[in-house]
Amino acid sequence: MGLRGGCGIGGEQVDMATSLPPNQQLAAPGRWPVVGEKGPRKSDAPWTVSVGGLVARPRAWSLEELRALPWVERVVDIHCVTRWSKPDARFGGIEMRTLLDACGTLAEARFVSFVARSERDHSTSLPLDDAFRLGALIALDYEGAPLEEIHGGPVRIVTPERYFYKSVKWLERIEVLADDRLGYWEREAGYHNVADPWNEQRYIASEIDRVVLRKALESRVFTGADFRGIDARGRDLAGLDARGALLRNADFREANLTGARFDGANLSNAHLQNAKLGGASFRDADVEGADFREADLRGVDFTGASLFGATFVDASGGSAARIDDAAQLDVASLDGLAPEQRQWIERQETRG
Ligand SMILES: Nc1nc2c(c(=O)[nH]1)N[C@H]1C(S)=C(S)[C@@H](COP(=O)(O)O)O[C@H]1N2
Ligand SMILES: [Mo]
Repeated sequence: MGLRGGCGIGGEQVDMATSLPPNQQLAAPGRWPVVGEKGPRKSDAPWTVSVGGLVARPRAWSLEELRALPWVERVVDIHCVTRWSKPDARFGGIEMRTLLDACGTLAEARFVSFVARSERDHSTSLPLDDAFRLGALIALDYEGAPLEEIHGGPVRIVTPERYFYKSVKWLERIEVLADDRLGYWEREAGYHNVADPWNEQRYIASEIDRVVLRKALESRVFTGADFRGIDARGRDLAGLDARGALLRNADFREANLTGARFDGANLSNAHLQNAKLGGASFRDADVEGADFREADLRGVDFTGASLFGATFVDASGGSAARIDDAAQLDVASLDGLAPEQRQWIERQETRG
């Protein structure tokens, strides 16, 4: 974990203030959530990692050949864009640089794209300079053992100091490019292409047609709309129908959302602090990383919702949401909460 602002003075042990990037929370100790695709594309072909594009000598390496290259171990803090962080993850593998040097990167090369052996040919990209400077790692091991398949085994990219979507699982191909090629999440979901967690580069704002938005706000019908990052702060949207809407990073602070329907909607990283959500329904919604501090959640329905990294209370216990017995929550979904969030929910449950 990046230790910032703590040091020993005069031989005394001073509490080392460990710090996280803005608006991140620690995942429960020992827990490593799975995000995105759950496995590689089925194939009988032996696994290889190839390097192509703007290189003098394209080639492929088998896993055995990779393991024979100069090995490095690196301790990395994982920061997921949905606000959980997992410090001190130890990965073992090969520097990306080792492969590129072996292939001879051409002078025009500026970007690198990592492509997965997965159903959607998932990919992500980095400026070549960043990939070198940050020490992008072709990881085969985690904590001294082969990386589990669900976390990208047999081989994934690990890019330190970037949100974890810059770390592609099931790496099959590295393409060296003159011009950038947006990755899957960057293209499909508006994830920020730089992804520096210390600068909170999570999303780029989507372009929303003003007329469409005004009509939607007046009629309180958002069904299926793409309103990522909208500013609905303080609005009266009681009874809103937002089923299936894309509302990542939307700002609903202080809004009246009494009885609103968000079933199947995507509200990851939405800001719902102080919102009135009494009787609102979030069935099967994605509320990963959403912030519900001081919100009124009485009678809310979170059945089937994904709650990874959601916030209900300050780490200090202040600014808590309001919840009651009528609220519906799957016990399994509590697994994705940071420990203090989970404890807070459990305390509310046992209270009455
Ligand atoms: N092939 C592939 N790689 C991927 C993804 C994916 O869906 N497919 N998701 C990305 C995202 S958004 C994250 S946060 C991390 C999650 O890695 P984990 O499941 O090991 O925690 O993988 C990244 N790499
Ligand atoms: Mo992610």
